[in-house]
Amino acid sequence: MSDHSNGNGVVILDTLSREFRRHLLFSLGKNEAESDSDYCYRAAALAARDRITEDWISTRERIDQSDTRRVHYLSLEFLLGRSLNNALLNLDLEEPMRKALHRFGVELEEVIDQEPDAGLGNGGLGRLAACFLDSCANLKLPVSGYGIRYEYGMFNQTVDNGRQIEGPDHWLRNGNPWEIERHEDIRKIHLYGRTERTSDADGKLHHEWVESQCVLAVPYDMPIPGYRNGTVNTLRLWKATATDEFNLSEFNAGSYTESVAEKNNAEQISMVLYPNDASENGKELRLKQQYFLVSASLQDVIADWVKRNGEDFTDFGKKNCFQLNDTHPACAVPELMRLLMDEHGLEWDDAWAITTECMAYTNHTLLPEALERWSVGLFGNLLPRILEIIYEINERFLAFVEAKYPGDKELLNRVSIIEGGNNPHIRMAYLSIVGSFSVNGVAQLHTDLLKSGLFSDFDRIWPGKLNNKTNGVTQRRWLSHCNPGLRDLLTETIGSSWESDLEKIKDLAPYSEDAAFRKKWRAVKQANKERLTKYIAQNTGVQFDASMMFDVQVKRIHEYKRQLLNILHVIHLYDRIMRGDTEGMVPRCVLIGGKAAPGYHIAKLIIKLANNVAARVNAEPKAADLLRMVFFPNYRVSAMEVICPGTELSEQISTAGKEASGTGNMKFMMNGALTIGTLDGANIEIREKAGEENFFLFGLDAKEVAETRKHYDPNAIINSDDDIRRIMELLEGGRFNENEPGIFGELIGGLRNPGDQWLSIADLRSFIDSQAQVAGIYMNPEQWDRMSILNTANSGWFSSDRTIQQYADDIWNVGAI
Ligand code: HBZ
Repeated sequence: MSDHSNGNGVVILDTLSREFRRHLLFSLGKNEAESDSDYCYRAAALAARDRITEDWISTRERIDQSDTRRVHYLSLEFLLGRSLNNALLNLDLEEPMRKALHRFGVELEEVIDQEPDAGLGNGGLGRLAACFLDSCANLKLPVSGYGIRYEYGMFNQTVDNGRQIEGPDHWLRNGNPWEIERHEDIRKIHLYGRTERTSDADGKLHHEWVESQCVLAVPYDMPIPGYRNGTVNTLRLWKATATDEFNLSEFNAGSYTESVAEKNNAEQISMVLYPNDASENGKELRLKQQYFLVSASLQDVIADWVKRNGEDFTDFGKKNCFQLNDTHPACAVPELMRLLMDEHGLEWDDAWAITTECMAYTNHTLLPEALERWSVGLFGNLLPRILEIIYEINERFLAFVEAKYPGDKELLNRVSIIEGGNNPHIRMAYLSIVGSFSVNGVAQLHTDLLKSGLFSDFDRIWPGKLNNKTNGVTQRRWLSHCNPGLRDLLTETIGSSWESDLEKIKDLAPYSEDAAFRKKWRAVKQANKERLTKYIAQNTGVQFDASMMFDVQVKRIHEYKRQLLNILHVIHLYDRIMRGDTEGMVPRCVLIGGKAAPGYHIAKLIIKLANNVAARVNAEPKAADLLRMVFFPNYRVSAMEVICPGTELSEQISTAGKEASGTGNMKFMMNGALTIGTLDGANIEIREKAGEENFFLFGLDAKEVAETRKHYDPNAIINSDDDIRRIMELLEGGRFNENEPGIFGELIGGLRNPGDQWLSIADLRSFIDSQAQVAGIYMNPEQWDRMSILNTANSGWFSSDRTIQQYADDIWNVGAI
């Protein structure tokens, strides 16, 4: 029983009320009458933060006093979303805070809604980092996160005439009550300049990075509270500022103002998150961000090491582990070498043994165009010493491969970290593999494909280094917090242990056969659909109908994720309605949401098509009772918290072999949605766990995709299938762009192109048929609810607690402290 449901509750309530008022007055300088919801939010956040602080300090002390290995999760992205809701849940303070605020005539929900999302990430990779931090704290593991404190997070998306418009996301404008600046831990970062070699009296060679420009990295710490367990871990985010030398030394007294203005230059580094989630753009500022994060974080860990151990680095590799979230922090490999050799006097072999004992790398993509490569010219200009070290790592690695497989020149070319030619590039994935003791994929299929494809040479060179860690999501945010109705029903039915051990949710399975329970289950889903309906109306003006099926696809917009396939299916339903062929059709509301990278023309065109089809469908009186559609703008963490509880059908329809894992698929499953999906990423494991009969499978598998590409003839399919032919006729006839002729030409051309990578037409028939099965089952609510309950009951595997326990056991070798 929680504290505040007994006598203690009054004490907590009184304390919270007092602290809330005190923060309004003394931290924020406002009395109750003057305070708007934003002030109330900030006072509530400070009051909640106070309740975390002692555990935060004691967690730090526990780690300091123990001899445990420490894990540092390095990531350019942490997509945290909101913190107040999460803190209240984890501290078990939701109800007391609600009551405390009531005393001031304020609603908790309104206050929570004031908090801007911390949108410091693009999508799955960034949100995974946030779920991982939550699970590490839940499992009491000695893990801290290191990232960048972007002044501007992921852009705000609005829609104008159906097109995406990007706006700035100045999430820090009103301050951030969750962070604490730690100026005592400021680090200095070198950029540009050149290397100077000197040898000392013993003939030992020294390398010095000279004539560099320096910036300062200022750390801001955010608390990561565990779930009611006294643990509070730390996420340290770095902000870039100018050094005084940087401002003034190179300028004479006469250009004082210009020198101060130079400060801007340094601060650019942490100014904005790059909004590209798949293709690399090769911009120098992005490389600066990567190196800035890596150098500041490694210096931080080393400074702390030296404080405790002096200059003895013998055990550094045993006692530290750096988990690289994709290749974005891959410079950690050569930077650790540099710090150990140039700053701490170690020899190459010792430094290399340490580095490869503590680096581990996670890969998140199979798309060749998403693999990071840096031009040697650009890289060497910005990071001259780091480039030298990379060259030496490569030389030694190639010598090792040559010794192991003598004479295989092809192999040497294939695995070289430097891709030769007249514009040589550094392959960051290969650098990461060579420098790490562990390389993991994020779902079983993904790892299998890495082993047999992209990384097959490395799997042969180092058998066992490649391993799988299927992704997961935290059930605290993605069930307890976002779906209180379901949380209460679960807890009333099977107890609350699932909140910290999701495998326990299995106990729900037998209730799928209990008609009375199914009724309650349905009522919860219905309430969530109504909440979502309101949210959609507020944000778009489109009215959904909560008696219809809610069919949802939310994720970044990308051709491989095939939002276009989903839209083609909507066009098919529209066509049936217009022809009066509505037998067996289930009334449905289709929601699509997601952001397109600002430079990704085709993705932006897909958004425009989604909006235009939605406008056409919603304006058609004949369709009113059968079909509605909306493009939901500015999809983000806090939007998903309303969307996923109200979803009934989860669209996971990527071209097989392209989606590394997916994590939205897991959130929907936990919340009782049924999935329609391809055999891609973690969908395969979702289907295995849910049971084949509780998953709507369609489309080609990864092997068939590869086979089909060899002789793909979309036009033949279009000509031979009446439904598909009519869909194309509507599109090509301009039904969805009557006032803007020709605008969808590229999308249409892509669908008809035999070279189309994404094979939408190849999978369309199978998708339409599978959607018809969905409709058939939806018409039998008892059956649907049975399947829905079994999805939730079998979602235990997809808790990030499970994922993190595997990282801890198999890679990090750490336990609870
Ligand atoms: O990582 C995603 C994968 O597409 C998805 O399948 C997987 O579930 C998820 C977590 O493992 N990848 C990304 O989200 N990638 C990015 O956001 C990204 C960001 C910056 C880049 C490249 C990719 O430069």
